[in-house]
Formats: sequence, C-alpha cells, structure tokens
Amino acid sequence: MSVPAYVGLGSNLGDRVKTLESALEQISRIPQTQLAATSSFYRSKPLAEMLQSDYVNAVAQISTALSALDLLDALQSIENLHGRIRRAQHWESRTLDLDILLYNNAQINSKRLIIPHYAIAQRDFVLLPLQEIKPDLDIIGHGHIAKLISACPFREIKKLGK
Ligand code: ROI
Repeated sequence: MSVPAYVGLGSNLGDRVKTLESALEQISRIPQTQLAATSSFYRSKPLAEMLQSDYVNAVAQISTALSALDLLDALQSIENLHGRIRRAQHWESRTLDLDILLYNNAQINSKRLIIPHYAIAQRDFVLLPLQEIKPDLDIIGHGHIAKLISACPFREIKKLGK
C-alpha cells in the first residue's frame, strides 16, 4: 500500500538549481515510489550559526510503498551521489540535503528519524513550498499550514521559477 510523504530539498553549494533538478529526477526513480508534485524553487537566506551562502529550497510530494526507514536510506544514497559529506559540524553548508518532512500521518521518534521533521513549523523554506503543493495541509501535532506560516519566526525567502 502506498502512502503520501513530503520531502524537503535544500542546497547551498555548487549549482544549486541543477542539483535540485537532478535530485528530483532521482527521487522519481526510487523503487515503489512516484513523484506526485513538486513545488517551485525558492531562494532563502541561510538559517545558520555561521556565514553561509543562500540556499535553494523546494518540496516534493511523493507516493511510496517503502517504509519510512527504507525511504530515508534511498534519500541518503541520493545525497551521497551528490557528494554530501557528513561532518561532525552541526548546520554546515551542503550540496544536497533531503529531509523527510511528513510520512503519511505518522509520528515517529526513533534514533534515525523524527517525523514530522523536528523544525517543520519554524522554517519558511519548508512551509511555503509545502503550502504551494498542499494548501489545505494539516500537519499532525502542529495544525493547519496557513496558521503555521503566519506564526513562522524565520521569513527570508523569495520564490524563483520552477
Ligand atoms: N537554511 C535555509 N535557508 N535552507 C535550508 O535548507 C537550510 N538547511 C539547514 C540549515 C543549516 C539549518 N539552514 C538552512 O540544514
């Protein structure tokens, strides 16, 4: 049985738009998974502790028969294809970051996975593209997307084309 899930994409190193386009193509080829919708691309100021370049962010809606952990494995191998190196440093720059934002209506709190994504309600670069694809979204444990956007503390974002 397939369930809906939402994946956040972000890049702030290299050709960010090309990286996101290529990542979307690779997401569409994950086994037992269909790409259902993609948001526009957004240019966003870094939410970071150090000086970093701007990000390009987007959200993809997928339909998948994979478990949340198998989906995480598939997304991490796509990150690795793009040369993502995980360092000890928190909140570092990255060529490609793929986060499972929502997986069906699941609430997961395990060592590898927290769903809904732990910061989903605080990040405009997640909420705005999510709203674009699913304007009536109600996020389990958080509430309606429009309410979250009006209360979002971080708002430094500009919509690019697709
Ligand atoms: N800031 C922005 N604007 N976009 C991101 O995708 C992003 N990802 C991150 C941190 C470093 C928190 N900041 C970000 O992981």
